[in-house]
Amino acid sequence: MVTARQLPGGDDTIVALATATGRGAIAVIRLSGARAISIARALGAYAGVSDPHPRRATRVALRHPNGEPLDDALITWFAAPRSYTGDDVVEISTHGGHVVPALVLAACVAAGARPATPGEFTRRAVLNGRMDLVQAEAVADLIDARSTAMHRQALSQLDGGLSRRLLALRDEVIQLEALIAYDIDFPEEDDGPIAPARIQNAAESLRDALRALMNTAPRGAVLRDGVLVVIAGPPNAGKSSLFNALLGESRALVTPIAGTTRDAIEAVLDRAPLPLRFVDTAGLRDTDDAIERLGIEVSTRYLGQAQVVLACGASEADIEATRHVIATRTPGVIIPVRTKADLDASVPSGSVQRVSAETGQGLRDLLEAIDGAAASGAVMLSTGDDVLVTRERHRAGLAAAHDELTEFLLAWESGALPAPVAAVHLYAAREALSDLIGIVDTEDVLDRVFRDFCIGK
Ligand SMILES: Nc1nc2c(ncn2[C@@H]2O[C@H](COP(=O)(O)OP(=O)(O)OP(=O)(O)O)[C@@H](O)[C@H]2O)c(=O)[nH]1
Ligand SMILES: [Mg+2]
Repeated sequence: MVTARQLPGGDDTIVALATATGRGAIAVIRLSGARAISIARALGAYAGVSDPHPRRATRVALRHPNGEPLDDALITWFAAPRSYTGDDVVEISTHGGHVVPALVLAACVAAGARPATPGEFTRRAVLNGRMDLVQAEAVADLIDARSTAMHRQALSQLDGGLSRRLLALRDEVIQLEALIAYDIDFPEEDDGPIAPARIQNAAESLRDALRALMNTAPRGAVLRDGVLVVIAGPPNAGKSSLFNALLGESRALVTPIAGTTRDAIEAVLDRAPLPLRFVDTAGLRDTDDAIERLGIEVSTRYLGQAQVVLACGASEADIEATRHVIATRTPGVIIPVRTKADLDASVPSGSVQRVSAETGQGLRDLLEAIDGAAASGAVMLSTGDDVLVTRERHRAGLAAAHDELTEFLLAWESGALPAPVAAVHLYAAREALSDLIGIVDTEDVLDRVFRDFCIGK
């Protein structure tokens, strides 16, 4: 296995600001590498202490190596290999803001550290075996999470939920390879070669398990991006006003002029059980205005992907017209919405949600109806399984492994290929899963053969 140190620049001690830039109480500057401690000392830390305690915050009067005072800070050393990256890590908590962190960062560089490239700390963690690739992605997902649902998913992935599942699947491939290796090497054994049906059954159930995990991708995508809720209706229906009211902030432009919204505007609302991704669209109508026409084409494209559509109108006739227009353009659940309800004195009719962006009337009920529609759609996506894949990389890796298993089964069932040739597909399936998890190891099959088959006995 390649270690961090064998890569170009892998010996460097890297430094970066770990917290967001700008005004804030505290900033954390992180150093990682063999020289982390000596750089910390060059900045005034651990003066007169020959043997600093790891994992203990120590107060330090930070100064530049040239002697210039920088800050009154806290410093903590995480000794290798028990650190985030697996190398020596030093974290310096300074006062926040624009100047102090920049000066401390510059001082670290002056003392011999190199500015880290994006993701380099986590990359080192992967190369040093502190986490696998899937967990590294979970770190990014946790930081980027825009909803509590995605946050929960990222935490579980960071905890190794998906990694364990992928490792178990990879183990099953190895088990199959071992069965075939045994079959090839010992066809004349007393108890005979492995029954072909046993191998076929195992391969089929493995292929099905790969497919099941692969099929969690649509649900993963919904967790990541939110349920797509498109607000559709004629110009001036109050769609942008509704969009703003649902989000509780003024995101979209609102004017009394029909045709105000030209481009789709998106925003995510963190709701349970699923985040909602609202899209405000251009009003649906025939128009000669080229730009507005483009906007309407965008609306149509969104409608084609929508999971929920709010069919808006300021009158029953408008709502009906909207429903009529979108019915053939969307696979989503359609919720009829009567906008500007504050202006309407007529008796409410059955299933139509009546809302007013002006007074806030009906907004809560509408949100609950959307949650319900989103969940009913999501139930169809649900697998009753907590572990799911959220990235195209995961889906593609599983698809590759799945296709290799299919190829293997074809060859195995027909008996057209000799076993060692058919087994090449298993090898490829294992590689696809290894790439997914980020492991490179060739000893696994041999280990398994020896352990399960007691060949030396
Ligand atoms: N009284 C009242 N007026 C509203 C309400 N919602 C929107 N309006 C008014 O209706 C007009 C159009 O609102 P928009 O939200 O821009 O309508 P739109 O559907 O986005 O229009 P386009 O982008 O042109 O398609 C504006 O003058 C709003 O102030 C409401 O709930 N009550
Ligand atoms: Mg608008």
